[in-house]
Amino acid sequence: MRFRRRFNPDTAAFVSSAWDGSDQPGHRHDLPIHWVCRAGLCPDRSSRSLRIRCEPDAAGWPGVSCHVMGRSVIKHPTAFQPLSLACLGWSHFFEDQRESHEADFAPMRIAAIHRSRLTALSQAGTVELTLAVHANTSDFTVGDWILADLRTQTLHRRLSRRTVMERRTEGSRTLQAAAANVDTLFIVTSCNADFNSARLERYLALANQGGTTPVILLTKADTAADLGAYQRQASRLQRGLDVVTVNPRLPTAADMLAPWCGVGRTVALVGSSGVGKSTLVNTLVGPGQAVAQQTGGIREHDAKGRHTTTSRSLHAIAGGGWVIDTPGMRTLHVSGAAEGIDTLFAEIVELAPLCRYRDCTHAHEPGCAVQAAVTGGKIEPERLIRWRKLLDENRDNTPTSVGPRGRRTCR
Ligand SMILES: Nc1nc2c(ncn2[C@@H]2O[C@H](COP(=O)(O)OP(=O)(O)OP(=O)(O)O)[C@@H](O)[C@H]2O)c(=O)[nH]1
Ligand SMILES: [Mg+2]
Ligand SMILES: [Zn+2]
Repeated sequence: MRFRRRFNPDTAAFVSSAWDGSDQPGHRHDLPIHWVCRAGLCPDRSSRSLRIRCEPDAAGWPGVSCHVMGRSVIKHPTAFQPLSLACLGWSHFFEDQRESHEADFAPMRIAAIHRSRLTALSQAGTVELTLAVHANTSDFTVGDWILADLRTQTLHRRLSRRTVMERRTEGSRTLQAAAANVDTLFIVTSCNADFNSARLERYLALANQGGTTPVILLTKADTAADLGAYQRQASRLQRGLDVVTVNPRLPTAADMLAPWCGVGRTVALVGSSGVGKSTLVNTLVGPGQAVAQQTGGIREHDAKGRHTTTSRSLHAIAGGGWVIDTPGMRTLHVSGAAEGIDTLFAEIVELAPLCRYRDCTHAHEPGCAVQAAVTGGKIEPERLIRWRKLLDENRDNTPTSVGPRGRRTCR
């Protein structure tokens, strides 16, 4: 009897199974569960053994179904492929960080964070890493690349992030990383009372600052009286911004978002509670997943969600690539995001050099190009107010350090 491991890209799961090489339809093996579903996808993990049945699927590949006590609990789809690091999102950026003495450590990507444990995806399947007593899980976020010892299942170190979506939470002095190494940040908002330009601009500033490409996803268009108004408002938030209207409950949503997804790419979903992030994750992952993300309704009178999702997690997209689900954010303060704010308000920032005075505050000075643009209807007065507010908040929240000649500088 040989042990064979196969990777299922749809569920990001490895299935280890005893195999006698026959792969004949109807062939059965009784195995300890430990060897069968390493990813823990089978809901009944307490069961002592599973029965594996080889069943060719429509394409003629032998498949694996996990049966507990004769009941089929999951049918692992059979498009098995070895999981390459590139498929997981690995690139030169991370490879270049590996020192020569670290060759024995395996690169892994964090899929979920628990109290003192990390769930990571590696070429060898899903790995549970227990953190050292002094280690702090807040040093990690979903999407992070780490190096770990596969044999002892212990962490070696986290690699520097290529991109990161970081925010300051209420009352906290430190930044919290919501997702790392994300290519595209889908900022999700519903076409109802949730839509708020000022909050969307905060997400955009943080996405720009963290190096991810933001895209606005408008959900619940089916409940909106004037969808066009939401679309126009959203696309005015930042120059060149893509705005996509999707219904997260329909499979067509996956096709609409395909331009940003694909093998090796990572997208993350952020936005208020109840806008349909987890519903969209379930659609992107497709029916192959064993445990769907839980979703919840919203309060009718103010469209507020119930904070159904409580932790971040990484999921394999059926068509390739990865999606990070995040809990709905209650507060979103900007900090250390000066460049991100400049990108967001480029049309205002670009006018500043045309003002008569170099230190123009664009409030009341004569010869102010920004005020002229407001008067001429090119810039909305509310947008100028929001820009100022965001700049002030960023300045207040950003730690200052004393630079050369005692000058205080902002990060
Ligand atoms: N009418 C309508 N309902 C939708 C749409 N998208 C999602 N929903 C519903 O909105 C509710 C909330 O969806 P979730 O996916 O749980 O929202 P979430 O953003 O994950 O919320 P949290 O986990 O609380 O942050 C669910 O009942 C969905 O079925 C849509 O386009 N139209
Ligand atoms: Mg959710
Ligand atoms: Zn000015």
